[in-house]
Amino acid sequence: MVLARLQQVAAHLTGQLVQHHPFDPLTTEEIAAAVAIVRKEHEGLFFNAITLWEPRKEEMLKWLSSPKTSPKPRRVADVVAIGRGSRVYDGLVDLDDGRIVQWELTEGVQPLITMEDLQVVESVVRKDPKVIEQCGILGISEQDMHKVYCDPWTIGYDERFGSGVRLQQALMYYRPHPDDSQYTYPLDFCPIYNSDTQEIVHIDIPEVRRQLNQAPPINYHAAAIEKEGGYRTDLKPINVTQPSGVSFTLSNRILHWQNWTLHIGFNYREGLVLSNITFTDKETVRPLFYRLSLAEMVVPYGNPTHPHQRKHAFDLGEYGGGYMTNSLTHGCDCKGEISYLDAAFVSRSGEPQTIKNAICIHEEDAGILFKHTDFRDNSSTTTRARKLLVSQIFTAANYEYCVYWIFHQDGTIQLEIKLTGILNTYAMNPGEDVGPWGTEVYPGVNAHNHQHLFCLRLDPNIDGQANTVFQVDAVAAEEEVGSEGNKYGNAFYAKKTKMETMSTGMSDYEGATSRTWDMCNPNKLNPYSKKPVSYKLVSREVPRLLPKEGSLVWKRAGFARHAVHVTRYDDAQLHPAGRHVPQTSGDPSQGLPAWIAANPEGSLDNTDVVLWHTFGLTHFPSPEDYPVMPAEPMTVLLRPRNFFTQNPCLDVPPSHSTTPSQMAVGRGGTGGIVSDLSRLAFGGKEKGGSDEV
Ligand SMILES: *[C@@H]1O[C@H](CO)[C@@H](O)[C@H](O)[C@H]1NC(C)=O
Ligand SMILES: *[C@@H]1O[C@H](CO)[C@@H](O)[C@H](O)[C@H]1NC(C)=O
Ligand SMILES: *[C@@H]1O[C@H](CO)[C@@H](O)[C@H](O)[C@H]1NC(C)=O
Ligand SMILES: *[C@@H]1O[C@H](CO)[C@@H](O)[C@H](O)[C@H]1NC(C)=O
Ligand SMILES: [Cu+2]
Repeated sequence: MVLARLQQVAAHLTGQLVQHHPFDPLTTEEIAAAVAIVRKEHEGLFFNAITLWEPRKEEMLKWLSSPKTSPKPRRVADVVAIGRGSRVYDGLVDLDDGRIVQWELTEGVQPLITMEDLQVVESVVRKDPKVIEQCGILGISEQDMHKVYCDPWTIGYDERFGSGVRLQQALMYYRPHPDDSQYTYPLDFCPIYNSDTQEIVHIDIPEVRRQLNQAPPINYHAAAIEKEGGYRTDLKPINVTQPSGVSFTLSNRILHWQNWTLHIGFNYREGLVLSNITFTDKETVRPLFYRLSLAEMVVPYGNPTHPHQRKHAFDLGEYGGGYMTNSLTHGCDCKGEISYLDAAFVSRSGEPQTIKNAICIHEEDAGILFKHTDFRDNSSTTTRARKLLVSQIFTAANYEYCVYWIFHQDGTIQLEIKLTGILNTYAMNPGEDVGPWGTEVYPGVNAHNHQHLFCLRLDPNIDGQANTVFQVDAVAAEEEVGSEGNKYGNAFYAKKTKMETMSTGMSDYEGATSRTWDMCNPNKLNPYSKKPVSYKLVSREVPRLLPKEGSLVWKRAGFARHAVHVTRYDDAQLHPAGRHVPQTSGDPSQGLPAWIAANPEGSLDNTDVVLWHTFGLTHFPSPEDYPVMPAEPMTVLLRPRNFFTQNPCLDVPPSHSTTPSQMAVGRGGTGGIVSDLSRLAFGGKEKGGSDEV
């Protein structure tokens, strides 16, 4: 009894001692508290989002530099709620004081569509008499309406309906059998759904009708593969073992691995948010990035026929990369020892909800870190690399986006995104010419051309807040061949163009000049190169936004007009297509274009700046993408340049290392270093290693 009582007291005390890092996402308790505080003053609301209102940077930096004398940033919840008649409220709730500090009715906007909003549509569609009538025209009887499915999308923007009413468009499909992929059986009409009244308000019916596909199903589940002859049998297992555990530590949400330290956040919108990324260089903790996140994306489709222009999903701003994230409980395709973190959100009715194992953290072998063989005597050093991955996977209706933030021992940060899942498809008649706008990927299945454009928000903190961004191009010397300065015509150099002001601080990609962008601290030079310490943005998959200047997508997705935009830091500027994205007309453009227009002369020189990078790929579908796409990877690198005084990972134990003098005394076979780590890497079969030097 006494013991139990003591345990209770202890639990109570630790409960009180839980100290949130100011960057930690809101907990389920904090979400519940925010709901209760709002409910005390406002009735009849549904919740769209409750998330951490991140500490203002100035206040945060003050507290960090002197935690004893500066106040700790308060815990504040950023609330979006919807009242009757699609009325949208934006509010801030101070959780430390338990009170609402800001509450506004925001007119003419629609907050994002949640999973709950999406899931209602299918049942409404199946019961709607006009939809049933359309299905009848395509030969689907009323008894078969349970075989009709829809992927509800935000409507994008449709000038006939504007922004006042909360709408979705239902992309229609049919499943002959519950296990068949509906993307093989698209229906040619598109109902429009009013979220407020929960009814179908209009149906877009094409002039040329397309019949229901008659092709046999094509699927990728086990039963389907069995039918086609079964799985291949020639694969032997590859096991990953980490017999002594992992090399990272996670204390609450602060991750330490090798020389890296960072805070792992998460929100409904951007998904993963990495903050305060530092690299410990010898004894010095050097700041690199204040905050990194994928901030927005747009997927414009290229078929000009109405209503396909409406297909240009902003997956983060319109649905939320956090809300759509997978629970990785049942495997995230990561092998080895995995750590997970959960994610907490609010439901429509105000209940806190948790997605278990939303974030996966693990290490992987990464091949060669560096290697060299002396051709004279074959003495050599080979060092294996490993990497640390912080990842999440989200499902946006038909597509999956696998997001991997990868940390390397050489100081590189890599963002890898893999695209997989299923193509968005449209109906076609047998023998129909789909024109240049799509591909028949399977009989009767037309997959339209589209782009996947991601906007990365980089808040650099390269040895301090005062940074400058340069565009760097590899160019030939200006002097003519035969001139004094370039007699042989072979000269070339890295041409640097400073991003000077908000209105000029943007640039496009140029593969022919190997264009990159340097985020520099101009106040600190590398002692050897005498160049400013910097991190270089290296990104080579940077297509141009294909919707034309002045088009709907161009207006709504202002961030995608250029590969790089640089802005002055502003706490309020997190969402490059605006805070509330659904049903924005782009007149005027929200987000980046508006911020730039508001401060065109704002200097970007040697100050706190943010770099917005839009990259991605243009997808011309093909039969290999069907019925499910093999993952296509894309990579962005942030590389230290003139940041260290030498290769920063020379002290990583090598797999093998011999010197010429060891070779000379005939000890090449058994001499040198072979690390224990590498014996493991080689499955314990590496021969001849002794630890003599
Ligand atoms: C490798 O992994 C498989 C599947 O997890 C397991 O059944 C097997 O025992 C493992 N083999 C070794 C050698 O650890
Ligand atoms: C950033 O990380 C360093 C250690 O790497 C720590 O000393 C500092 O307090 C952290 N700052 C923030 C903003 O969390
Ligand atoms: C990285 O951290 C290790 C300790 O894990 C330290 O020995 C090494 O000096 C650090 N590297 C650099 C470049 O500072
Ligand atoms: C180096 O290796 C090559 C290829 O194995 C071999 O032909 C050569 O004789 C070696 N040289 C020396 C000096 O051991
Ligand atoms: Cu695609």
